[in-house]
Amino acid sequence: MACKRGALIVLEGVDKAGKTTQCKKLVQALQQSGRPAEMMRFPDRSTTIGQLISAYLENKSDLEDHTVHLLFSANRWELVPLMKRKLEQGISLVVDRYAFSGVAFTSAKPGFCLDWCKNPDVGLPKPDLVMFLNLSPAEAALRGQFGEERYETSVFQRAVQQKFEQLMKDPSVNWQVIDAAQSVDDVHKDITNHSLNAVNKALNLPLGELWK
Ligand code: NYM
Repeated sequence: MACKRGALIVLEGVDKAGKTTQCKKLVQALQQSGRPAEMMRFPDRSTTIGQLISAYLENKSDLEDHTVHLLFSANRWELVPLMKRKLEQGISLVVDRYAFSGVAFTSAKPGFCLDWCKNPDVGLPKPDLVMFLNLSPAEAALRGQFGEERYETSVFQRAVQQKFEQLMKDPSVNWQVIDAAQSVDDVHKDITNHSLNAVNKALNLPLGELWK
């Protein structure tokens, strides 16, 4: 009998929402409950494409807006064979940002519509669960200054938040909104509950295709 597959779990949200901390804590919690789990993040800056993206984000290079959008998408596609292998081996993947960040960040730029931005990511492995760590711009500002990377301004982040809100209206994706203003432990409890549910359900379901 084929081994039961792992779940694809994505954390999304604007900067400072606590995604990376929560991804790490979730992987530990899943492992401690006896469920194999690993973390991934996008962009994955370790690949050749990822290095182009990283230089762009660090303002060390300039790339045309459509071009960098397609590079972010290519960076996901290049990891799809690895993701599928892990999921088939029964390993759940906890992913720090995915196609939703891709669409929200590019479509927040002038002249981009949601549909154009979604197209290159159509057909990616579909997450079993996408948790949106929701934090108001005012709360985010209390967590300190933004860093030096491209996109890290409160005006742009507000535009990104609105794009995420549009994406969350899509009922074909299993969105859960998490109140990221709670304590780290309370956020972790919410996230773990939703994730255990998703892991149990995914065991008996085929992996879907995003936005198809
Ligand atoms: N970003 C991330 C995009 O613009 N498009 C994408 O497809 C993805 C995955 O890159 N500001 C943006 C969001 C973030 C930045 O930051 C990556 P970090 O700190 O590595 O998550």
